[in-house]
Amino acid sequence: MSVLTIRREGDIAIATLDNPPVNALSLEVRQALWDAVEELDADPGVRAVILACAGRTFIAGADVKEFGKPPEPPHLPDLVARIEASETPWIAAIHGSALGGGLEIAMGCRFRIAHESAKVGLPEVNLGIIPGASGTVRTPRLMGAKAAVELVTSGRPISAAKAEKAGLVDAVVAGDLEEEALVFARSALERPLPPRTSERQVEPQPDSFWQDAAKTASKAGHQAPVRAVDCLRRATEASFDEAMAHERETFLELRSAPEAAALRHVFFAERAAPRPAHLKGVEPSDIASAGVVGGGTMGAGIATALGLAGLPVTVMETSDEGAERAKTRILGNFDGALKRGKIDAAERERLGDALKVTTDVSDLSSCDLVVEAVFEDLEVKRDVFARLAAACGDRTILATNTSYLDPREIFAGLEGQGRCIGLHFFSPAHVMKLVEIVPLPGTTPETEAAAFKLCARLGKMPVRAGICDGFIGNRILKRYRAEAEALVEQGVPIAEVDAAMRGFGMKMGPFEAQDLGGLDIAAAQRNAAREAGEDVPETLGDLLVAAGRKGQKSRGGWYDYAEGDRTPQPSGKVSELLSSRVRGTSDLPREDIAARLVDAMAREGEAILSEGIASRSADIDLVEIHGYGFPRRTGGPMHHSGRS
Ligand code: 3H9
Repeated sequence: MSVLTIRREGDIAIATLDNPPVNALSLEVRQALWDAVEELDADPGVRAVILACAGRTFIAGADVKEFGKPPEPPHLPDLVARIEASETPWIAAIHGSALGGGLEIAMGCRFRIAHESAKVGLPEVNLGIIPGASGTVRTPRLMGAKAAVELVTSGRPISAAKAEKAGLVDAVVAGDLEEEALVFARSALERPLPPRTSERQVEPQPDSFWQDAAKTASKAGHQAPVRAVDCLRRATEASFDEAMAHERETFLELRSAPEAAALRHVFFAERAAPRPAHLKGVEPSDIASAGVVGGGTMGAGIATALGLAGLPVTVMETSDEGAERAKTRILGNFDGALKRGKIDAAERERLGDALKVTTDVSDLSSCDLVVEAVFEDLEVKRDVFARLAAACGDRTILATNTSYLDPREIFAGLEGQGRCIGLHFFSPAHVMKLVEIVPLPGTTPETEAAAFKLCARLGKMPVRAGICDGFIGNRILKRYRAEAEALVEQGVPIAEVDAAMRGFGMKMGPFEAQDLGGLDIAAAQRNAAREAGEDVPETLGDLLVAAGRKGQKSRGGWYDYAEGDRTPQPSGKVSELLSSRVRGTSDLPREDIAARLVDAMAREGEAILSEGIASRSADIDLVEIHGYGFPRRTGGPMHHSGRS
């Protein structure tokens, strides 16, 4: 079956593209569109062409799967130009999303109409590239330089209404898009045609505008947004053809750069992780209400995430005071969401009214899901689940948020293991995207599928993890910290290690991050393991904690902190405490320090993969990117070190 079908409604042709799942502009689609333009242009019986799409969306862009291969004609910029040059006006009828090359095709059309639920955007920078088929050249001509800079450099799609206001689309319609497009076409044909997009004038901007735009774009931490600003400037200062040539050259250069390959890797990894193959066709258990046990920072964060996703939430604490504190925390989180524009005042009020806190386990009895987020103590957790199992129906999914304990031990002996699962959120849980989903041997596919579905509802990135100490993320973190300590023992200054990782793209180095989170938690875990008879060598961190240095909260950890100041200062006291373990001095270059640390993470990742704890190396990359601030532009430790 052809990817493009054409039918007539009197003197108007409707060309419908059908290339599931998202009508991406594969070679076949480009060729079919090219042939259609030629055919319809030559047909005197056709006065206008409506370009529509079948399925869930208009064209979502170039086919990203083709990006690893040499480009083949007809090239997209030529196709957009051919549509624009057509004697017969084309009208793009947009539903779903018109993204990247899809929007570029629409901008080549003489008119664009969009369904009110549609979105349009140029997300290319998210893939490490810039729009390569006139996106940087035609957008300023339609919406002005300022709005074009925002659209192209942010990569964020905008609503149909906003696009209409900005001049990017000509009309927004409700109801049946094709019928509305026919009405629009007939009325458009009664008036003189507007100029083609490439014929429109664009107002130049002062130097300062472009300098500010480049400065803002550079904050993204990778080169595509900055290069996009350069192309947009060219589009407003040079001729259309010169600007097109510059855009094409920049696009091709970026497309073959390692950064784009890494971001493409992340793009496909993010689409594969939420849909594991072994759960295909499994009907997830329903989750329409949720409970959280424990209203500390983690439990409150989880409750916030559940509430923001529209689920009625009940939070259980051990005392009335604890329950009130939990409520205050969660309401504070909702206030934060209101301040950041994530919810409006009415929704904030509704969330506040809907939130329930309790000290009575029977209030959780009708929940479809209960997440436990109490202290990391096996007996405490086992007791919570024993009480939950007695109070809740046997269909309630019971989830533990443990980060280090073995879920098999937590749930051992409990009736109905099929509904038990690990859901490892990352703090703050209403902000961090990662959730490790940890099934037990007896977890049913329906429970596991429900966990994935829940993550989709919460806007989280789910990654399936097997059971081991620290699952995927914290196991790699442990290895990373151990390697950082090994560098210090070798004589690399603590501040150099941190600077190296910041230079690599992490927000903080390993030691600064520990000072922020506190050194005592990991030290307590190591002590507990020692008490349980495990052979855990004394770390440098243990020496600091033994000396009362727990991090920022004790005004000293790996660094010193002045009163009321979070700036890390190298510490003479730390040098003294660690002197017996540090051998000599090292001036290892920062790139080598970073390479060694990333390699250690990737080697641990390899072990995790070989043990089946992670299903795919790309999942490990997602864990690091979404849970630990690993720079996205590198593709994650596995991709970066050539292990994916
Ligand atoms: C571009 O256009 C460059 C041009 O400027 C210049 C060229 C010269 N290609 O996200 P979903 C697949 S760059 C190939 O789960 P949703 C995806 O992998 C492009 N495949 O669906 C998945 O496959 P599978 C700029 C693509 O409904 C399936 O479609 N465009 C592409 O949640 C469903 O995806 C973008 O960056 C693609 N372009 O969301 C748009 N897009 O089923 C990226 C998706 O085998 N796409 N797939 O796992 C999106 O943002 C979302 O897919 C969309 C639908 C919002 C459209």
